[in-house]
Amino acid sequence: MSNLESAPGPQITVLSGGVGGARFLRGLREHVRAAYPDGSGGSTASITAIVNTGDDMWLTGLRIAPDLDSIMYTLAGENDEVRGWGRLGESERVSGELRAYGVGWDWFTLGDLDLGTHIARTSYLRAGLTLSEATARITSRWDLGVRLLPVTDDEVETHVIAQSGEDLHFQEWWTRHRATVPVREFVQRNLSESTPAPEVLAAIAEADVVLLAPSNPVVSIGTILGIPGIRHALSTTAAPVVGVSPIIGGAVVRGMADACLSAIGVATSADAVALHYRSRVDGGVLDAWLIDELDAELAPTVEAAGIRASVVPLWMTDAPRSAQLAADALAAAAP
Ligand code: FO1
Repeated sequence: MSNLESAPGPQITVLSGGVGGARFLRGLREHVRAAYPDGSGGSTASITAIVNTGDDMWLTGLRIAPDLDSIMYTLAGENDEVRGWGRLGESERVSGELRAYGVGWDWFTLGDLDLGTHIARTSYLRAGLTLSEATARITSRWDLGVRLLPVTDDEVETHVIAQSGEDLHFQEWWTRHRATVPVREFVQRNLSESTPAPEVLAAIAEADVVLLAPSNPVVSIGTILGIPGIRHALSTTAAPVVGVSPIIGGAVVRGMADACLSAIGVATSADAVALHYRSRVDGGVLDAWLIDELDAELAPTVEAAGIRASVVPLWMTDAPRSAQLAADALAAAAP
């Protein structure tokens, strides 16, 4: 067997939110390590995640970045797989003290290990580093096998304007009210003044394939697409753009994306989300869209919108299933 150098693997760029995106990225990393091995356990492919920062916030004087942290902890194997967010083996001694002092939100738990991340990030930011630079330093602690880029270094926090007119930070609406407060609109603060973080536009332009992870289409992928310059980069990149439906059988896989979708008048269905993203030939972002076998009858609607439909199992029930989903997404890129 000649030691033929395996052809260098593809440059893959993934637009991602938190929990669903983290699992997808873990599967993608496993797939490329198997499909494009570098001979020492890594891969000749490269994966760059462009991560939503709209969920981010200042709390107890610390900068919290939930989606960056969910992805980092998951790829590091340090995530609480059951709760879906935060650290494995977490404790809450400090948050008990914060509560006693009336500091922070008593409905938003900052675990002791998690606080280590927020303190590290905040200390880098206070030293004058950008969020991208702070993220590079924090993630270098682990060999994640994926480069994490915040979509922007500007603060673009998602707020929920309730039907009542009340203005809530997304995290309060999501964790305190469990998305039950009726929404008039979602607003990302400073969105129109924000710019993509360094390397983000290049990661889209130079990719061999761009993937949209099965993340919340409104507050995660939607926020990323709302950063000025991102949509243009997606419409002009030579890379095919393939999305994975976060909806299976008319229901969200996890989280409360259905509450977000209904707030913007989009049905909670695999085809409605694809049509919401629109085809690239139609000024949107998608070339292809993965839907579950449960939704196979929706494929013609997706195809009629100029988006190639790929019907594959979408449930990421375990690591092999997640790796297979990633393989299916890459396969859908090739027309
Ligand atoms: N989600 C909850 O439902 N309750 C919490 O107390 C909570 C705390 C928390 C702390 C740090 C962090 O990074 C995430 C946290 N989350 C919590 C999850 C968070 O709301 C989600 O990860 C996303 O922001 C929602 O997309």
